[in-house]
Amino acid sequence: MNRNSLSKNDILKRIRSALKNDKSYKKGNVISTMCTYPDEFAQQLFSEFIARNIGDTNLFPGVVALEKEVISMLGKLLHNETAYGNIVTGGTEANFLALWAYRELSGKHTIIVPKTAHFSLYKSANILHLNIKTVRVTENRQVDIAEVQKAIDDDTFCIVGIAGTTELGVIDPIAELSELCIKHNLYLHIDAAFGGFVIPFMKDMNYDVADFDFVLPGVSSITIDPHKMGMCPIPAGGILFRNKELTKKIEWSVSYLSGGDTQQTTFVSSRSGASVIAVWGMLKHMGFEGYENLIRKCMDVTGYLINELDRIDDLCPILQPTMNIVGITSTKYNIVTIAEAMREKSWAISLFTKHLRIVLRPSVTKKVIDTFIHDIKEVLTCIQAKI
Ligand code: 0PR
Repeated sequence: MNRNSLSKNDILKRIRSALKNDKSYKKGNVISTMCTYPDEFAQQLFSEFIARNIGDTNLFPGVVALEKEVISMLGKLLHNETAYGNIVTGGTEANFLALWAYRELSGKHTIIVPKTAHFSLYKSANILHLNIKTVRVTENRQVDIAEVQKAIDDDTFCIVGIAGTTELGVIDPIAELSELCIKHNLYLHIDAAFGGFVIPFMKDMNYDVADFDFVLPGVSSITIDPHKMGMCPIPAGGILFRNKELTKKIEWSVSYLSGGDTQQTTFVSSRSGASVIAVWGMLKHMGFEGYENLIRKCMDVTGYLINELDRIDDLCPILQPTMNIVGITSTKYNIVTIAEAMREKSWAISLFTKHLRIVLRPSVTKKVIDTFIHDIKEVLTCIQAKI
C-alpha cells in the first residue's frame, strides 16, 4: 500500500488499465458463462442500497422482510409459497446448505449424485466429510435411476437431482428420484441453479419439460440462482427448503447483536442486503411475463443455432437441447483444437470432454450466432487445410 493517497482519477485509470483484457458478460462473444449481465435497474438498486447487511437482522428489519417476500415469490414459482430459505452467495453455498442441513438431521454421511453434478457438490462433500457416490448417466445424459437405486445403502441420507446440468442443461428424471426418496426415506435436493429461472417459464410456454420442483412430494430443497438467468448482480444464489423445520439443525443463534437473539440459517454471517433488494426489485420489475419473454427469446436463438449447425457437415449438437444450453461436437475434428482456435478468435467458450458448451443467454443474439458460425466455419477450413 502507498503511504500517500492517490487521486480518485488516478485510481480509476489504474483499475481500468488493470481490467483492460477482462471480458464482459454484456458482450456476445462470451458464450461460455451461465451468468447474465445484470439488468440496469438491478444494478441501480444494488448500488443505492449497498450498505445493508442482512446478517444483522435487527439493524435491517426492512431487508429481512423483503427477503421473506423474495423467498415466497420464488416459492410460488416452484409450487410452494410457504417454502423457507435465503438469498445466498451463489449455487455453491445453496448446495452446501442443503447437504449440511440433511447431514445434521440424519447423522449419516453418504450422498448420491449424478456424474453430471456441479463441482460445488464435491467441494461441499469434502468440507462436510461426506462420502459421495457418483452415478453414471444414460445416453441422454440423465442420471440412471436403476443405478441410483443400487447405490442406496444404510448410510445414505440424500440424493441430488439436477434440473439444468452445467454441461448440457439436462433435467434428471426428478419424479422418479422423488418416488425413490419417499420410498427410502431420503432427502432429495434439486440443483436448479441455472434451470430454476428457465424451466417454469418453458412449462408455461408449453415446452415439453418434466416436473422438477416442490410439486413433487419427495423434493426437500431447491437451489435457484437469481445471478444466473434471473438477471441479478453477483452475489445472488437462492436456497429454498420445503419448510423451515428442515433447517433446524443448521440454525445458528447470535445473541450479542443490537436487537438481542437472532437466528441464521446461512453459512455466510454478514450478507449483502443489496443482493436481496436487487432480487426483490427484479422479480417485481420483470414479473412472470418479463422472464417468460426473456426465455422465449433465448429459446428462439437456441433453435436458430441448432438450424445453423444442421447446415455444417462436420459439426452437430451432442444432444438435442432441453433448454438454452447447446453442446457442440464434431464427428471429424478434435474438439479441443476447435475450442483453442475459437478462443484465439476471442470467443470465450467452455470446453467439456466431448463438446463445446454454448449458453444462449440474453446477450447472445442471432447476430452473435451468425458471427460465431462464420468464425467456426473458418476454423474448420483452417484445420482441414492443415490435415
Ligand atoms: N449448480 C450448477 C448446476 C451450476 O451450473 C453452478 C455454476 C453451480 C451450482 C454453482 O453456482 P455458483 O457459481 O453461483 O456458486 N455453474 C457455472 C458454470 O460452471 C458457474 C460459473 C458462472 C462459471 C459464471 C463461470 C462464470 O463466468 O458454468
